[in-house]
Amino acid sequence: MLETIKSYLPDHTSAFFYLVIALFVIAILYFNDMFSNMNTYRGYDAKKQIGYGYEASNGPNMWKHAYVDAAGRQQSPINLLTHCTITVPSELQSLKFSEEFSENPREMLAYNNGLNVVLYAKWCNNRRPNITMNCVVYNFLNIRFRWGPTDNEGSEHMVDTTRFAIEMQVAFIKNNSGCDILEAARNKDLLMVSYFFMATSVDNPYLEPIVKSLKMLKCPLSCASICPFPLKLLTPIFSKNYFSYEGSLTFPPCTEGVKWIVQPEPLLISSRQASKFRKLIGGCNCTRISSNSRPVQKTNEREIFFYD
Ligand SMILES: *[C@@H]1O[C@H](CO)[C@@H](O)[C@H](O)[C@H]1NC(C)=O
Ligand SMILES: *[C@@H]1O[C@H](CO)[C@@H](O)[C@H](O)[C@H]1NC(C)=O
Ligand SMILES: CC(=O)N[C@H]1CO[C@H](CO)[C@@H](O)[C@@H]1O
Repeated sequence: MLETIKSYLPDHTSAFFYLVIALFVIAILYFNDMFSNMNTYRGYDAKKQIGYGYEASNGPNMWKHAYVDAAGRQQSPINLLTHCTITVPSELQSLKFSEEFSENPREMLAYNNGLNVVLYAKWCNNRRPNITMNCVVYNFLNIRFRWGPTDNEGSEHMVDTTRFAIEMQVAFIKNNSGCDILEAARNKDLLMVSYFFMATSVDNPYLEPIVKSLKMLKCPLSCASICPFPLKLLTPIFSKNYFSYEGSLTFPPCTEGVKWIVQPEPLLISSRQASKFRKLIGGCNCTRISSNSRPVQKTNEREIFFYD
């Protein structure tokens, strides 16, 4: 066979042969490099994901050195100052929570990702709660809890310079955006709906299933199933009296283009319940997660709306 081919080739066959081999090797090296670049890109992201934290050495003040977006002009969270907002009649932005908010999920799962607690849920027949905002549908993704060292410094957003014990951030993504919050943020398909919990002396019974599960979530990367309950018990449904603005992820890579809706009317949590969140262990040194909230960022030239 080879002989037959050779017979068709001119005299400098072997040179030609080596040239083909060389091109082949170059091509392999080139594509290999391209793939490994892609992997490094992913790995880089993933490593940074694990690499950031809330300590002095890897905390919010350091993020801008590793993530360009963190130095942007449309960052979250912000201090929502009532006297600086544009008040708009709520009819001008339709906000509709779907009926799945009232339905019991099939399963609910809480996860300690080493930095905060994330709550996941699954409904029957692949149904998911959704929010329709001005005819755009956003599907429920997950819920993150943010807290701080004391009951007065947990929330990321502030309302008129007040911080609350805990901020609960519910992530919604446009249907076509998969189920990755970073990807959704990159595609500008992410809607975050935030609720505050103000510390009191009385337990909030709706939070109890989550607070109970925290005992099993002490160690980083542990998860616990939660007895399912309708989401609206945790995330009350509303269509007016809320802030709305354009911001970013509040954690690296701090991607901008995230729509934020912040419900300023705080829900209640007891100090006892709030303290259980601070007992969780995480971070790269396996210490207590005493804070996982980013300080407020400059509002800059952004317009903050209040839908009345
Ligand atoms: C949103 O929820 C409504 C009501 O449950 C449902 O009819 C609709 O199909 C959902 N939309 C999407 C895009 O999932
Ligand atoms: C983890 O511990 C090491 C050694 O004590 C320290 O140098 C490092 O800064 C700590 N990292 C964080 C994020 O606190
Ligand atoms: C309205 C719409 O596009 N719904 C789709 C959302 O995504 C799920 C899963 O990918 C599809 O099954 C729905 O048809």
